[in-house]
Amino acid sequence: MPERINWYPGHMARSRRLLQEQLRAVDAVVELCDARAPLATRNPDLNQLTRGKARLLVLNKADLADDNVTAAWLKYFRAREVETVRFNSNGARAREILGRIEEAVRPAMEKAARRGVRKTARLMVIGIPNVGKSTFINRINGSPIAKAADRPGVTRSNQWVKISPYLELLDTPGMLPPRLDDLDRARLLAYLGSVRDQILNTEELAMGLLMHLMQVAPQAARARFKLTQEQYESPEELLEAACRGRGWLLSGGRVDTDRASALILDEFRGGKAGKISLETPPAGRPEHA
Ligand SMILES: Nc1nc2c(ncn2[C@@H]2O[C@H](COP(=O)(O)OP(=O)(O)O)[C@@H](O)[C@H]2O)c(=O)[nH]1
Ligand SMILES: [Mg+2]
Repeated sequence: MPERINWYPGHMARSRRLLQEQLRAVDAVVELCDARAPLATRNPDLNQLTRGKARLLVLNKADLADDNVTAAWLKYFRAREVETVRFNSNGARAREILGRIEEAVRPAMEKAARRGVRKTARLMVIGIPNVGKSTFINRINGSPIAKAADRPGVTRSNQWVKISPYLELLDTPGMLPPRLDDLDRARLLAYLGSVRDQILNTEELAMGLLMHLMQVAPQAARARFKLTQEQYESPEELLEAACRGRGWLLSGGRVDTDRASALILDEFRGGKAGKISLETPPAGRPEHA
């Protein structure tokens, strides 16, 4: 798998410049990551790019993550003085998060107010692809606005949407490509579907995911993929067991690993295997982060 991952520093530099320009227009940023793998789905460059701006980190897709692990992540980020909140952009109500956004921007707004400037905070939603930015923007706006901006080739001037008396939203999400320089990180992103499948071998990916699930959520993995053995010697054996367990077989009883691999990835990504987190917070005290 390592040699198959494409890594384009040039692409990253262009995205950075674009994002830098967009950021100039806003006072605050809402950064989205995937609650199932918050570190892998954050671009570390964002920290530096958003320095000095009011910020809220949203652990999005929390409906797909293990609630206990998400609670541990909230603690982890809050211990590092990052305002953090969990959210489900597909299901939760906007007002569950609007209050948190207003709280996060208030200190910056008050500071500005003391200088006699600007009473409305302008914010932008940022994050790597697929963490749910468009869904989030539409959710907090209450009606679809972000879709048009997603259409390739459509250039739009900055559009501001008033979402509360003190808050305006730039309806174009800011995007940085995910960092794929670290293989473990790249793998997690691939399991989540955040990088295109074509650059990775589906079967290897499914085997890797099964191995990973046996580490982080063995009960759920066993139940979903009908795995009965206590242990499996190899990724191949694990995939084969899932094929037999789920009846993914070809004529003559041969295992259909192609079909199995696609389905295993689909089912995990769709949350069918349960609420599973792929990353847990690293141990250690905040000052050693
Ligand atoms: N279950 C769940 N799915 C979500 C959530 N937010 C977004 N999605 C789904 O994730 C996929 C990517 O969302 P999208 O908004 O296009 O991501 P973007 O690339 O960051 O703009 C879509 O299929 C959404 O329906 C969430 O909070 N929970
Ligand atoms: Mg989008």
